[in-house]
Amino acid sequence: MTRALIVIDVQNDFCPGGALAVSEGDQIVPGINALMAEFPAVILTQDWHPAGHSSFASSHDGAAPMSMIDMPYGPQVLWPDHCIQGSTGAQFHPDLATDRADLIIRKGYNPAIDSYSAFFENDHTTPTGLTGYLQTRGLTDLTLVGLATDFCVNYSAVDAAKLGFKVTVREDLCRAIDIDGSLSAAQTGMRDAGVVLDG
Ligand code: VGL
Ligand code: ZN
Repeated sequence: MTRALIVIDVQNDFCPGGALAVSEGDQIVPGINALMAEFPAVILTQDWHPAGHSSFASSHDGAAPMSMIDMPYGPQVLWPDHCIQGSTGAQFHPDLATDRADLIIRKGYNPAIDSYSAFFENDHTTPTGLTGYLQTRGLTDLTLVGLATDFCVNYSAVDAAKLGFKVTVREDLCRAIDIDGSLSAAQTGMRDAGVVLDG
């Protein structure tokens, strides 16, 4: 009972019609629901930003969505407003089988720091608490699916591998944003970190 499925950010804003829509983001939902049956533990992550979050282009005068900015913790993409706490866009896709989840971990709630990874905020230092949860439950083999391949799935997978977890990403159950080669860079980074890319 050491295997866990971690479902990253399958939320309305990352699906077609959402504020930061990932192409075909909704198409992975049936496959993720089916995969849950094969895992003794299922964990969901939920991108969960306060209004006016520092990762939003709208919080920076004159900044265009998808442009880059230097934050105290490093370079940061400026996103359209998305996954605002309590909004419909922040809710899980209505067809996602959320009842199967043992844990829902929220991230991105710190107004000053974005959090792509399920393990650490983008300063790579501030923990979300997920490491301790997994370790205390003895969950050592992680399979990641969800949105988006090149951002939150990528950062979560690389952090998990660095922390010593055995990590597989089911690419067929992920979809990417893919700006400026971010998908191929993410695939290289994940492989280099020891993540198995499957599907
Ligand atoms: C994500 C950009 C901003 C993701 C979250 O879930 O990949 N991407 N916030
Ligand atoms: Zn976000």
